[in-house]
Amino acid sequence: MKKIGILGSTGSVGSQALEIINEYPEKFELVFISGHTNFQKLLEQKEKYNPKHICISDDSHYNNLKENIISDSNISGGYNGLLELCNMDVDIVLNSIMGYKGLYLSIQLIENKIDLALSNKESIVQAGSILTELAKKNNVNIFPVDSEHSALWQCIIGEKIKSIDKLILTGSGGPFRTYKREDLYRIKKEQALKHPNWSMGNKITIDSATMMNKGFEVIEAHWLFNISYDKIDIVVHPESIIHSMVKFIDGSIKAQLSDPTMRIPIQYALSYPERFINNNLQFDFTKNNKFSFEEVDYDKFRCIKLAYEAGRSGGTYPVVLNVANDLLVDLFLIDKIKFLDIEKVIEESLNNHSSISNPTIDDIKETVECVETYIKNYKFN
Ligand code: MN3
Repeated sequence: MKKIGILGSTGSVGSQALEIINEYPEKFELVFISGHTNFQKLLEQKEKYNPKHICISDDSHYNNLKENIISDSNISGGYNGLLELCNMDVDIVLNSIMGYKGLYLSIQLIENKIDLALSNKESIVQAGSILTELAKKNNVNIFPVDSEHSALWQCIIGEKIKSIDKLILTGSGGPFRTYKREDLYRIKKEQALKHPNWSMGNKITIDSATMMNKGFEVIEAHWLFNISYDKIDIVVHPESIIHSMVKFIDGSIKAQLSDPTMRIPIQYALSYPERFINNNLQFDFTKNNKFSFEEVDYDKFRCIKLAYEAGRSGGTYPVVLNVANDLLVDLFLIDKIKFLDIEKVIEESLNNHSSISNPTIDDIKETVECVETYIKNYKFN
């Protein structure tokens, strides 16, 4: 029996994780869940899944939650409530809390020697060296929940790191795969929000349209698998059936396939080293009988280039990449800037930055504030 906690249970990954945990009552024990503002959904989850503890991290909803709970669950609120959860007796925590708080909680969990299923790629992009070094020191595992990294992980198991020639991340190419560069100047928000294969939140859908998401995933793969950037490639695979591949030094290539669903990566991160039976996902080769591949157009999707550069340069450059992207995507979503302003201003933010090598958490925090100021004062035309 694995004791599990979920930070950010009201989001898409957290909700799916709860369904999985519920399907295998003999394998999992749900210790805690947390949500930020959506107390209604948290209440529903509490009724349905019966965790021992629940936490609403936005303090202002604490009373709303408390009034509605009749049974004997323990309720806590605020960031301190989240920290309490991190001190509980659990085997693994799925952390899908975004931003700083998510990062601090990951650090807390690792220090408490609790394995981490990480679905917050931004934290590993920003603080990859800190998280991976701390995990190594504490003998803690960081299991990927991102579908590409789950695929790479599944291909690598049983192999030696020195046998790896390339990690090959696949990407659908997003909604603008067939567009010309000059067409990207006129992209509207509504077009960018239509992803061909995956239905996800707005932020990550825009990241898929600019392909920055793939750039982040390159940095994520670098840290999770301790592989140099020269050995990480991207190939466009519009069908999103192969979730990524590993090429070995003898020329052999392993791939992991399934219908595009987050079910498998979430479940595997929780069930590892076991696999649990799931009869609902029967892959049909007769319906999926065409796999195609294309090269990435780095001149069209310049965000990928910027991500490789920021990753290779290291230090606090990836922090700038992530924070600038975050803020610019927000501005794009409220129609304040154009689609290509995203990559343009990220590039300028990177050029404007003096990086700190081997950053501490405080260095990262300071960098975040610098980028926030830079974007806030930026004159968009
Ligand atoms: Mn992904």
